[in-house]
Formats: sequence, C-alpha cells, structure tokens
Amino acid sequence: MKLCGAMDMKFGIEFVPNVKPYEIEYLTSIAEDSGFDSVWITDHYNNRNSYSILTLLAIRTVRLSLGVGVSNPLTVHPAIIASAMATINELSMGRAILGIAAGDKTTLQRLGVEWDKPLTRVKEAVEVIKELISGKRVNYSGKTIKVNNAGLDYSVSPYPIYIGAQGPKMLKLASEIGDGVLINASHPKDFKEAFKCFGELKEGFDVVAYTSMSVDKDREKAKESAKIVVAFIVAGSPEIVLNRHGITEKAKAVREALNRAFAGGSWADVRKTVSEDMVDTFSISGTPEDVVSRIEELKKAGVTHVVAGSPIGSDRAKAIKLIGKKVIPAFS
Ligand code: F42
Repeated sequence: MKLCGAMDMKFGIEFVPNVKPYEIEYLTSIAEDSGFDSVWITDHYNNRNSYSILTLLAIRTVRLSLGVGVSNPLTVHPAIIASAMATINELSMGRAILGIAAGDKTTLQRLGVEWDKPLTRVKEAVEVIKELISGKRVNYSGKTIKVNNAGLDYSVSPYPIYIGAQGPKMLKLASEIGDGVLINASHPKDFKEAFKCFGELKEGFDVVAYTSMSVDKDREKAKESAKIVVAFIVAGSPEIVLNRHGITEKAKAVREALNRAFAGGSWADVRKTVSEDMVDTFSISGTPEDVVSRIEELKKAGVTHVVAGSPIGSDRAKAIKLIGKKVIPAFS
C-alpha cells in the first residue's frame, strides 16, 4: 500500500482540534503545499469533533491522506466509526485512513466508560469494520461486540486501518491485523523495543512515529518550545519507558511540578524540571539538521512514516514550512 506522494520516508502532521477549525485548515494547506503526505486529527470528546474536522479537510485538500488519530471503539460503536470514515473516504476520493486504539483511559473515565477489555475491543472492532467496509452484511458475536446482519447501505471503498499501540500485546495485534501502527514515541530505542513485539510484518506495513516535534533555526528556541509538551509525555509515560531512558527519578519532579502548576503554581517551574535529555528522548526538537539526523536514526530502526505532533514549533506555520524546505527533501 502506498500513500499519496510516497517516498522512502513519509511525513505527516498532527493537529489537536482544540483550536478553531479554520486554523487547522490553514495549517493543513501549508502542510500540503510543503510536501507532507498525511494529516492526522486527534480524537477526544472534549475537543472539536475529529470527523467534522476531517470532513472540512477532505473538501479543502487534494492530495494529503486524512487520518483520524485515533478513534476508539469504547465510546463509538465500530459500525459508526466504519461509516464515518467511509464518508470521509468518499468525500476525499479515497484518501482516508482510520486510526483506532484503546482510547485514553483518563478521558474515558470522565465519561463513565470503563477501560474494559480494551485489547479485545480493538481486535473485534477492526474485524467488524473490515467486514463492513468490504461491503458485506455482518453477523458477529464477539466477547465485546455483537452485530446482527448489519451492513452499510451505500457504495463503500475500503480504506487502510492503522492501530495506535503502546503496550506489547497491542503492538503485536497491530502487526497482525493493521495496515500500519501509530506509536507515540520519538526515540529509536523505543522503536527497537516495539519491533521486538511485532509478529511477521506484511509487505508495506507502515510503522508510524507519532512524535512530538519542535523545529526552529534556533536550536535552543526549538527545545524550549517543546518543554511543556515533553513534561506531559514524561508524566504520562509508564515506568518501563522511563527506566529504559534512565529518567525515573527525574520524572517525579516533573509530575510534582505539573501538579503544582494545575493548582495555580507556575508553568515556568514545570519547564525548569524538564531536562535536555528528556526533550531529546520524548520529542524530535532542534534545528532542521538535528531533526533530519534523528529521523535518519528512526529510519534505521524501521520507521517508515513520521508524524509531526505538538508543538511543531513556536510558530507552527513557519515550522511547517521549514520542515517542508529542509527536512522532507532530505528523504526524497
Ligand atoms: N487516545 C485517544 O483517546 N485519542 C487520541 O487521539 C489518541 C491518539 C493516539 C495516537 C497514537 C497512539 O499510539 C496512541 C494514541 N492514543 C489516543 C492513546 C491510545 O488510545 C491508548 O490509550 C494508548 O495507545 C495505550 O494503550 P495500549 O496500546 O498500551 O493498550 C492498552 C489497552 C494496554 O494495556 N495494552 C496491553 C498490552 O500489552 O498491549 C494489553 C492489555 C490486555 O491484555 N487487556 C486485555 C483485553 O482483553 O483487553 C484484558 C486483560 C484483563 O486483565 O482483563
């Protein structure tokens, strides 16, 4: 499977729809003009709706692949996900990619949704979605999903399904049933570990580094801009990942500073707890040359697609253009 404009390394851009839709549209059009291959919209109930934003982008772009990154089958029935993405696929003339995962545990808890059998749910949801988008009527009786003679009553073109995965079992599942995997990581060590979890990979399986990126001609400015995002990643990372990078102790200070900031304290203090090695571990930050060199390492580790996520840069429009001018051409 190839995405539009496929090269040795594909490039995507990620937006969190916590800003006005037309800001995302504007930045996406810059990304399209700058040579990116894909755009991904994150999905959380409290932000603007990801499918609505993708509808706007389907109409206003011509080339980019359009991904939801990611939906989950705990808050939305898989048949609704299948149809929403089929509609985006129709509107964009075949550019849709469904990203699906277990959903963010904390966000789901706010809705009273238990993280009950999330791995099984993702597996069963993907099985049902695949059947539905191949035009079949579906009878399915799984442990978490039941579907009785359900079908989509319009002409549907199948689209690729990527699985968002962090844990070892989810990574294995992604390699078995996905067309690609979205891994929230920026460091080659984390991809080496992920590859140990995969089963045999099918031809064209897309290994996506869903990263935090911060690019600027000024290295210090780029790294400084990444610090708050990196603080959240550090605070949310499991012990096994912190241990892998030797920052378990330092991570405690970051968590404490974040708690203080949420209680009315200072965000400048949060920045102070984020060391340069944390920035280098949990983001791709620096000059375009620094970013190229890190992506070369990721490529060696088996990554085939890099998605640039928050903060992208202190000025996102400028940073997207800089990536298009100095980073993407290095991999063409
Ligand atoms: N979450 C969102 O809500 N919105 C987003 O936009 C979003 C984007 C995103 C992008 C990339 C990415 O990698 C993740 C992203 N996420 C997003 C987070 C995602 O939804 C998940 O929260 C995150 O990937 C963590 O999930 P995980 O892949 O680690 O899987 C969890 C469920 C896990 O614990 N997995 C274990 C493992 O080893 O993989 C397996 C757990 C298991 O075996 N469970 C059994 C089962 O059947 O589910 C039950 C076991 C029992 O004891 O009952």
